[in-house]
Amino acid sequence: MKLALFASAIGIAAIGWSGAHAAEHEVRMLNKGPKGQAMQFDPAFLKIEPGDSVKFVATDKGHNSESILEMIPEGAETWKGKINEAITVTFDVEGIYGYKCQPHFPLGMVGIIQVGDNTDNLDSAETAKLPGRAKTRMAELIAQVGAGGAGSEEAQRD
Ligand SMILES: [Cu+2]
Repeated sequence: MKLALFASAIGIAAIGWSGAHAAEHEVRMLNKGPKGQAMQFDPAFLKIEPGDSVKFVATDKGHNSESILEMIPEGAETWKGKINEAITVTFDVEGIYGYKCQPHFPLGMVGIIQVGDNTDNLDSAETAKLPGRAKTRMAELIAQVGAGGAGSEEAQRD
């Protein structure tokens, strides 16, 4: 019995070491964020590794998640979730991904996913034209993007 437990622990560790096990992250779609902000993705900024996926969870009603065309890396696929429905997106191309909730875009319901350490498309993402409060919130999120050096990444890891 003891031996069996040991063996299964080794098995789990081996999956981790092989790197074959991509992580699935969760972003909740909320009417009110953890700090009381109206209409919020939580977490609104997320750093993941290439091959990881993100599940956008329809915790509250009336939201969706969709990529912002001007704010994804070259060669990356767009996505568009349906209102009230969860959507899982796998991110294979490194870079910065801006996304929005369509109905609450002008209210600032936006988010950023940083995949890996390639920030080549950050400049073009920064110049994207965004409506209303999305502009302010996106600027705050862009400020959290790590350049892949100078230890900027650690602060965003949980
Ligand atoms: Cu929304």
